[in-house]
Amino acid sequence: MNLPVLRAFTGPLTRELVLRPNLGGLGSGLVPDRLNPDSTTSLTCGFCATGCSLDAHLVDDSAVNLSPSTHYPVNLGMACPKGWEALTPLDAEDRGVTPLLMGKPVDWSQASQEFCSRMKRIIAEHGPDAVAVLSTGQIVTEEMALLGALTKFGMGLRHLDSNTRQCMATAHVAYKESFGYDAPPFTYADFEESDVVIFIGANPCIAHPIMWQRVMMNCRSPKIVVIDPRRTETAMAATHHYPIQPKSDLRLLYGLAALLLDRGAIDRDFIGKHTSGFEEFADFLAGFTTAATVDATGLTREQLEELTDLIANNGRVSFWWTMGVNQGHESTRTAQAIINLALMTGNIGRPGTGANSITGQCNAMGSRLYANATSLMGGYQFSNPAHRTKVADILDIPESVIPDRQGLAYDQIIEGISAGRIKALWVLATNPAHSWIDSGACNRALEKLELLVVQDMYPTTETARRAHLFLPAAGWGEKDGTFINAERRFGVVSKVRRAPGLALSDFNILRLIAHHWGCGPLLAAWSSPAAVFEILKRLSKDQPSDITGISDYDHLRRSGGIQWPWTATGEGEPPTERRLFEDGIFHHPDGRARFIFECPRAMPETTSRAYPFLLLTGRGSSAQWHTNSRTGKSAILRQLHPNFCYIELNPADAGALGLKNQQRIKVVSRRGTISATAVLTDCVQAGQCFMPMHFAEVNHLTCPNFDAHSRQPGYKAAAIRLEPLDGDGIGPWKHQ
Ligand SMILES: Nc1nc2c(c(=O)[nH]1)N[C@H]1C(S)=C(S)[C@@H](COP(=O)(O)OP(=O)(O)OC[C@H]3O[C@@H](n4cnc5c(=O)[nH]c(N)nc54)[C@H](O)[C@@H]3O)O[C@H]1N2
Ligand SMILES: Nc1nc2c(c(=O)[nH]1)N[C@H]1C(S)=C(S)[C@@H](COP(=O)(O)OP(=O)(O)OC[C@H]3O[C@@H](n4cnc5c(=O)[nH]c(N)nc54)[C@H](O)[C@@H]3O)O[C@H]1N2
Ligand code: SF4
Ligand SMILES: [Mo]
Repeated sequence: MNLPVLRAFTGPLTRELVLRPNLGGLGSGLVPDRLNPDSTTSLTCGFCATGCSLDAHLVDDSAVNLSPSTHYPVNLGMACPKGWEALTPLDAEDRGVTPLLMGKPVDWSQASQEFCSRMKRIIAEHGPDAVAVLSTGQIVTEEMALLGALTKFGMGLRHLDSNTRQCMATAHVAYKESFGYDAPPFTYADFEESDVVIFIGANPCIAHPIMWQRVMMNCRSPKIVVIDPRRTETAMAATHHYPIQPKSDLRLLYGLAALLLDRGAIDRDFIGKHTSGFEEFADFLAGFTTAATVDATGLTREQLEELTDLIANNGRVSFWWTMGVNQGHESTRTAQAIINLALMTGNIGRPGTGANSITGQCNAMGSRLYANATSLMGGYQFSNPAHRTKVADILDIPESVIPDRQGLAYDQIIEGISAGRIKALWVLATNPAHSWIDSGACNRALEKLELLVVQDMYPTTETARRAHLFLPAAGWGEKDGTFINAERRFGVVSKVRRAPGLALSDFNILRLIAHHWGCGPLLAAWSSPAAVFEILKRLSKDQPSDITGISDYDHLRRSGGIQWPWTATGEGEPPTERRLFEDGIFHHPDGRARFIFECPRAMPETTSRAYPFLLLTGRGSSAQWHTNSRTGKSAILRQLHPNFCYIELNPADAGALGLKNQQRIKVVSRRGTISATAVLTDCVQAGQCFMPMHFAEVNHLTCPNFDAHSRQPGYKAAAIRLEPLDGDGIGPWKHQ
C-alpha cells in the first residue's frame, strides 16, 4: 500500500463516510423501511464521548440495523463508521457466552461463589489492600456507581481505578483546581459559534468525527488552528497549523500568555471580577520571553506573533484540548495553562468560547462523577468528613463504610502487583495488557497475580486470555442506563438486543456478586438501572452537577438528552444547548477561577545517539477503537485501515537510514523491541515517528512517566531507534 492510499484510509475519507456511508460499497447498505422494522428505539453510541444518538430498528424486539438519529441535537443525522457498525461487534463469534474458570465453562452460581471465596481468602490472609479493581469509562453510569458502591462500601476495598486515568485524569484535576469543580464548561454549539477554534493536541477528524462536523457547520468563517507536532487530518483541514515540538506546549502557552499581556490584549474587567492569582501569574510570565518560546517550541517568532494575533483580535475564541495535552509529564499544568489563556482573555461563559477538554470514551464523564474512584461518588471528596456524612445519609449506609482517602492510582496498582503487595485484580471493560503504558512490565506484573478476574464481552482480549476467572458481559445495546457525553449531556442507552448465551449485563453481574458476598442488604436499593438513576439524582442535589430536574429515562429520550445541571427548580424543558459560567461565578468558595502555574520541567526521556527518534502515539483512523476488541470484529471497519502494525516516519530520516516505504523494520526502545511496517510520510517531522495505539505492540515501547498531579500516563513521548529487520521477523510480533 502506498502513502496516498494509506492517507485515504485514515483521513479525508472520514467526511465522505460520515455523509455517504455506502461509499465504495463499504457502508452497511442501510434501508430501514425495506426491513419493515416493528419499531425504532434510540440510544447513545457506545464508542466516543461525542455521544451521538443512533436509531435502532427492531424486529421482534431485536435490533436488525441502525441509523443516526436525525433529531438529536448532538449529531443531527450523522454518524461515523463506528456508529454505523455498532451492532456488528455484538454478533462476533468470539463473544463470551459462559463464565470460564481456568478456561473451563462454569455456571454463574459457581463463578460468583469462586469469585467471593477466592477474594475473601486473599483478604483474610493479606488484608483488603491486597485486592484492586480496574474499571472503565465505557459502561453505563448506573453500573459504574454500583461497582463503586459494591467494592468500596460493600466489600471494603480501597483500590479502585479505571482507564479514565489513562485518558481524563488530567482534565479532572485541572478543572477541579482551576474552577473548584470538574466542570467542562462548553456545549457543542460553541464549535459553531466561535470565530477562532483552537485545537491543542487533538485530532477530531479521526477521534471525534461528528464534533468535527459541528465545526464544519460554523457559518462565521472561523479560523481553525491546530497545535500538533504532526500534520494530522485535522491540521490539513485547518486554516492554521503550528507543528510544535512534542511536549513543549506548556512553554508555548506561557509564551503566548506573555505576548498577550505585553500587548495589553487581556480582559482586565473579567480578570478583576471573576479570577484570583492573576498578578502572581503576570509576574511569573516575565521569564517566558519570545526568544525562549521560539527555542523551546520550534515555532518561529512570526508564527508566535500570528497565533497571538489570532487570539487577540478575533472575537470569540474557543480552546479545545485532548490527549496531546492530557497525556504528558506536566499535563495538569498544561491544561491549566490553556484555562489561564481563556480566563485572561475573558473567553469563557459566552457563546463560541471556553477552555474545553474533549472527553474520550462514551462515559468517561460518568466515571469522573460517579465511579467512586478518585472522587467520592457525586463529585464529593473522600477526605472531607462533611461529604462522607452527606453521602452516607443520602445512601442510608453507615458512614464508617466510606473510606477517608482515595485508593491507589492505576500505575501504583500495577506497581503494587509487581511488588507482590496486590494479589488479586478485577478488571472490567478495559484491556490493560494492551493499553497500559510499558505493557511489557504490565504483563509481567499480571503474571504474578494469584487471582485475575476479567469481566469483558470477549474472552479473547490480551487481558482476558490471562484471566483465572472470566465473566462474560453483555455489551452496549444489550442493557439499559445512561452515558454522560463531553458536553455534560446525559443520554440514554437501551437494550435493543439480547446478550448471547449466559452473558449478563455488568449491572446483573455486580448484583450477583453483591448477593454472594453478603452485601445484598446494604445495596438493596440498587435494584435496577432506573432505581440507581434515582440514587444518582439524590446524590447530585445542590452539587454543580445537580440533575434533580431530570424525571427519568423517558424525559431524557423526549428532550434529546439533558446537560447537567438541570435542577428540580428549572422551569419548563431544558434548552437544547447550555454552557457553564455565563454569570462568571466559578465553584471555589470565593466564586473565582484560579490562575494556576508552575515552572516547566524537562521531558522524562529525551532522544540520544542510541535512541535518536521520538515516538508519538495516538488514534490511527476513525474506524479503529482502542485495542480493537470491538471494532476489529467488523469486516467493514477492517477495510478502512491498515490491518498490520505500522510506524510513520519522515522520508528524510528513512533516506538517511536507507529504509524504504513498506519495509518491515525493527523498532527499539529502552522497554522493548517490536517489528512494524515503515510508512514514509512528511506528516511527521524529521526526528519523530508515529504509531497508532490500536496494535498491541506499541505499548511495549512507551515510556512509563506520569503527571505529578493527575498520575495520567504520558503515552506520547518515548525515545526509539529504527533498524532494518534481518531474517523474517522477530518473536511473537511477526505479522502477515
Ligand atoms: N476512532 C477513534 N476515536 C476515538 C478513540 C479511538 O480509539 N478511535 N478513542 C477515544 C478516546 S478514549 C480518546 S481519549 C480520544 C483521543 O482523541 P485525541 O486526543 O484527539 O487523539 P490522539 O490521537 O490520542 O491524540 C491527539 C493528537 O495529539 C498529538 N500530540 C502528541 N504529542 C503532542 C504534544 O506534545 N503536543 C501537542 N500539542 N500534541 C501532541 C498527536 O500527534 C495526535 O494527533 O479519542 C476518542 N475517539
Ligand atoms: N500508546 C498509547 N496507549 C494508549 C493511548 C494512547 O494514546 N497511546 N490512549 C489511552 C486511552 S486515552 C485510553 S481511554 C485507553 C483505552 O484502553 P482500553 O480501555 O484498554 O481499551 P478498549 O479496547 O476500549 O477496552 C475496553 C474493553 O471493554 C470491553 N467492553 C466493551 N463494552 C463492555 C461492557 O459493556 N462491559 C464489559 N464488561 N466489557 C466491555 C471490550 O471488549 C474491551 O476489551 O488506552 C490508553 N492507551
Ligand atoms: S462520533 Fe463517536 S459517538 Fe458519534 S457515531 Fe462516531 S463513535 Fe459514535
Ligand atoms: Mo481515552
